[in-house]
Amino acid sequence: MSAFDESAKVWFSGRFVDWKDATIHVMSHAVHYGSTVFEGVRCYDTPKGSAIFRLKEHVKRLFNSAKIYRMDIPYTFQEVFDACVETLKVNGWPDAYLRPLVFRGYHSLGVYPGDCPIEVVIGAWQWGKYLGEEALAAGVDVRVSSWTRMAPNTFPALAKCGANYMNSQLIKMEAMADGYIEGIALDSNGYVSEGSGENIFIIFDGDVLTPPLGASVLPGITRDTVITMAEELGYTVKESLIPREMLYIADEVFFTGSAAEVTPIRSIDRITIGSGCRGPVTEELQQRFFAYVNGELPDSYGWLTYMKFN
Ligand code: PPE
Repeated sequence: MSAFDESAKVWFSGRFVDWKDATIHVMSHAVHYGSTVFEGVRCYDTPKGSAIFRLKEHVKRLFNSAKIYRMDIPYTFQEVFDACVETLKVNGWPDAYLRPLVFRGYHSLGVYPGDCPIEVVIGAWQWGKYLGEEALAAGVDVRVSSWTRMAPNTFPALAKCGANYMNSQLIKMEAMADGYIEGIALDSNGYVSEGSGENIFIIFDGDVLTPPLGASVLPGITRDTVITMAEELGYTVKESLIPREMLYIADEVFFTGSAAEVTPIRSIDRITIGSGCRGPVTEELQQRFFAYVNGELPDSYGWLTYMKFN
């Protein structure tokens, strides 16, 4: 059985279609060459109603990804933003994961995209905890991947493009095959980069460290949220190159992502991190993260888009 709610509606290039009708031709450009850029956004069921977390920043990154790949999105920022909100409204779940996707469609084949149209779709589903139900409290066991993240000037890491996720799949499948839940990839210089679908942070000597954008990482919106929150809490935050072995001797390590939220890592390559459970700084940041997404803290940055269902 599909994990999707197949009675849902999908926004497909300007109109809502039934889930089963949200299909494309197998000869579409994206199917052959991976020509897609996308986003992943969570909507939370808060005491004040459903709220989408940092939708503005996600739509902005979608347009940035498209720009890098010379994809001219045939809608304005506001149209895509509104379509995201509408997609959640028509489907009516109190919480959901939203997947806006821009792709080169059906016209002709050949690497040069030529006249293939740029299509935009927005789907949604209810997605539970990304790395397992226990992960947020207990932490996860991961390995350093034997696969390297894409080198600079090959696949642009700042673009969230579908093709990057072929590399992510190698990282994830290898980790799972070896009994881990996730892999941490190094960059082409051997420094820590990111997980297959998450940014990474370490707590080292009381400071909060994360790899810089030059280490082949996605400019994560949760990464930015955690940096902001850590500074609010008075921590020194450093975007710094992280040698692999620093992971093993860090006090705490955790993943961040829209899907993964703030997930503690309790072991890497079977080496226990810190005390082998969620560390105090991770817990503090995790609690603050959930307080923000649930609207329990004042929304001083305008991160929440509240939804009113009719
Ligand atoms: N790095 C990668 C490679 C990545 O895919 C994500 C998000 C992040 C970092 C964190 O970015 P942000 O969500 O803006 O904090 N991965 C998305 C897709 C995961 C999937 O399996 O699909 C997500 O978390 O939604």
